[in-house]
Amino acid sequence: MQAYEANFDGLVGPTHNYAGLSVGNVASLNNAKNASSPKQAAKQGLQKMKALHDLGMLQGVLAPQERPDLAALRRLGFSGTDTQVITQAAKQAPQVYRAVCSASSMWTANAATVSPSADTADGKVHFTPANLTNKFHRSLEPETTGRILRAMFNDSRHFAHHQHLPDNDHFGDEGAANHTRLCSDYAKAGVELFVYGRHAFDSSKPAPQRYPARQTLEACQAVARLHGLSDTGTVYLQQNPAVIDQGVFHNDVIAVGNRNVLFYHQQAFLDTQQKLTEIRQKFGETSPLHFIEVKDQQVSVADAVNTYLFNTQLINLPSGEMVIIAPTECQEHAGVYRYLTELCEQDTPIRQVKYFDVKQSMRNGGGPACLRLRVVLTEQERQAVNPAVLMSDALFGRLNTWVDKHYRDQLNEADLADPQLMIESRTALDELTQILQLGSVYSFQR
Ligand code: SUG
Repeated sequence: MQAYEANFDGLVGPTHNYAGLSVGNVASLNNAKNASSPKQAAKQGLQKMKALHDLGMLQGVLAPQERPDLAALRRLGFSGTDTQVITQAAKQAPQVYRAVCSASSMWTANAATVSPSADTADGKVHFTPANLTNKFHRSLEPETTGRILRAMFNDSRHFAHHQHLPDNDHFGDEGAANHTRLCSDYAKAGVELFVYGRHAFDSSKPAPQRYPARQTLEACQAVARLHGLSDTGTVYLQQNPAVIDQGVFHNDVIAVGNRNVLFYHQQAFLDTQQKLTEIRQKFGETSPLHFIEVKDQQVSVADAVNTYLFNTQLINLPSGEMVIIAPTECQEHAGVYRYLTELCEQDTPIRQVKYFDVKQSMRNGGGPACLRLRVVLTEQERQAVNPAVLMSDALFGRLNTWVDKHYRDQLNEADLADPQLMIESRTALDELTQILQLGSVYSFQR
């Protein structure tokens, strides 16, 4: 049986802006209040999706969320007409208002954790939306994420959907950004790596001091239980608290895995040697396993955070060749560019690097890997996916026209309080749910 790894990229929403909402995420704070371009951001994302589709990859689109989130504002006590709610909130609670305008659902690596059917007890693909409790603006996402995922993977013979974990920091869960999977072949059972930043119920254990650890061990264990994963198919690793304090707010800023390759920075984890031994034992000997460790002298943690060297996608082309999808920031940094060029000449499965301009997203701390949710699918499962969300030449053309019609070229902080932006956004999303055949997934449609 054949299986593919599909990437479902977040389509950037019409309110994409820089509000400095993410403490611990260096780019988000550095670019706070700069002007953004929602149109350019959406088009950069679409270009990456189309390029992967053209390379022969299975590529899908994950719809953005409704912003400003009027339902959240009403829940927080703002009332009256929609325009009154917006105007009052923007005036009386500007920080809250900026948070409910964030287009952060574009980073679909944080949408959910997904386990392929080869790993799960019931042989289904399992999805658990991430609760994203650590940041208020992101905690608004999981309900709608769950609805969108159900509309995309809508066949209970193949797909199992769970509710997000309890909305509490003890179970802080950031989804696939802290999860990766190694396997000899996508169709075979693999080893799922869950990476956490702290222990929720044991304060004697190491934890970062300066910036928050967004994911707990207990959340990882709960997701693994829900998905019916075996002990022999899971490994839990603690992120090195020192790198969280240097701006590594998700593990995918410092490590990425695919098939038989784990690409990571020397400082990424605690107890690295012991954990690598456990991974090697659980992986077995069916194919060679490559640990590509980047040393401090090769690339510092600071350079990794600035260029997003590890927030790259490692993909296997249909030819079997492994390629790195990197942001242009890696190309523009002499040391990182040299590292990547030399890497392709070494004895690892990685043969090529392709660079993509996703700068609009990068300025909020979202690289190529943040923008995608990976879903491994067998041929039968692929056929059960809602076909309207799969990238094609026609869908690419249609979505570009849709962006041109509805998106602004530029957005400043003051523009967020314009009630017209809400109307534009709803009009755009209403049309999008028809293009992607999602049904009524947004509050304003229900
Ligand atoms: O959660 N940035 C996102 C970036 C998420 C990146 N995802 C992964 N690494 N997988 C975050 O910090 C910034 C929004 C703002 O400041 O306007 C933001 O939410």
